[in-house]
Amino acid sequence: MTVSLSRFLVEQQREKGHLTPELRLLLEVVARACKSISHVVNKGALGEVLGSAETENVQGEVQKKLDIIANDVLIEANEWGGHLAAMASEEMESIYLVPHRYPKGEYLLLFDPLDGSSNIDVNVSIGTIFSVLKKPEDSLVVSETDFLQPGSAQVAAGYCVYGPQTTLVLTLGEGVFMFTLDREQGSFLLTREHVQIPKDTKEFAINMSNMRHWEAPVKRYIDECLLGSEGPRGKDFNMRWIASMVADVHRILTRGGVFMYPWDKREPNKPGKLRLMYEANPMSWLIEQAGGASTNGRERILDIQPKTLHERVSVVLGSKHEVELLTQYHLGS
Ligand code: P6P
Repeated sequence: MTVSLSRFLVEQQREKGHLTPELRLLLEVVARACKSISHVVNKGALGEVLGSAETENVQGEVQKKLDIIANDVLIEANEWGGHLAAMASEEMESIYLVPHRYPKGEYLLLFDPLDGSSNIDVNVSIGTIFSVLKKPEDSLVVSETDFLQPGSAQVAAGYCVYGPQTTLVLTLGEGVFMFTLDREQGSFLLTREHVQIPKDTKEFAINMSNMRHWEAPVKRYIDECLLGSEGPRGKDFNMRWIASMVADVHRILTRGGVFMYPWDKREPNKPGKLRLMYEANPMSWLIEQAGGASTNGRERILDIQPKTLHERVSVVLGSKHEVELLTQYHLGS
């Protein structure tokens, strides 16, 4: 018999004890919001939801209509439940306080409502990434500072990938679980549990067009992969780059691999392209919970103390032995 997400969360709450009723409600609500987003995404051109919204987000990136729709779905789904104190999103410059008309809870929810926007109009997998923190005990009025906790403080994290299947991937700190959406029932059903990533791989993911901008350790690592069995690695490698972090990470959780979005000299003042709080931290926790590793090239991403809500970070994550090798190259240099 297949286990639904709801049953999984009830059993986690009953057996593990660390899942409070409020956190269980939060995760149920986020999953329901992801179902709604999946429904809208799947409409594509039929739903008149493709294309640009003619606005920019805090990152200065042009927003797609679906970016804003997904953001609104997550805000409206979560603001009334009494489980949250505030939310933060890639699509909103400042934090979103739960309106006074609703009860407040002890959790902070962060999300990238629709990651991979450049793929929306070309029908390539995209996804929602979310991270849950606890509001600091001594915080009376929630502020951005309350969100600035290292990734190791997360109490739940996950993503929902909208691809050939709609799959929710979740960790509560005791393994990684995958739930596939059964559209006939309208339920997420448990399809993989205690996911583990192979420690070695023959597959790397990086945007090769940026090669001339990389630091030497990254160039050395990729050059060695490209030399394959004739080079120091003694094996041939394959390459994938979907340009949708959710899809690339899902592939790595499913069959292994290493994903890199390193610092490069195109924008030397930025530590990387990806955002720490609602992309790198949730993905890094999932990867570590599945036996992989995740660094910024020099230190564990989950140990980084955030300074600002939308700060960026260089990311190297996936099969443990590959991440360790690339990190050694950085530290050696
Ligand atoms: P590039 C999507 O916009 C994103 O934030 C990640 O999902 C993805 O890995 C990366 O940017 C792709 O960046 O420079 O290859 O388009």
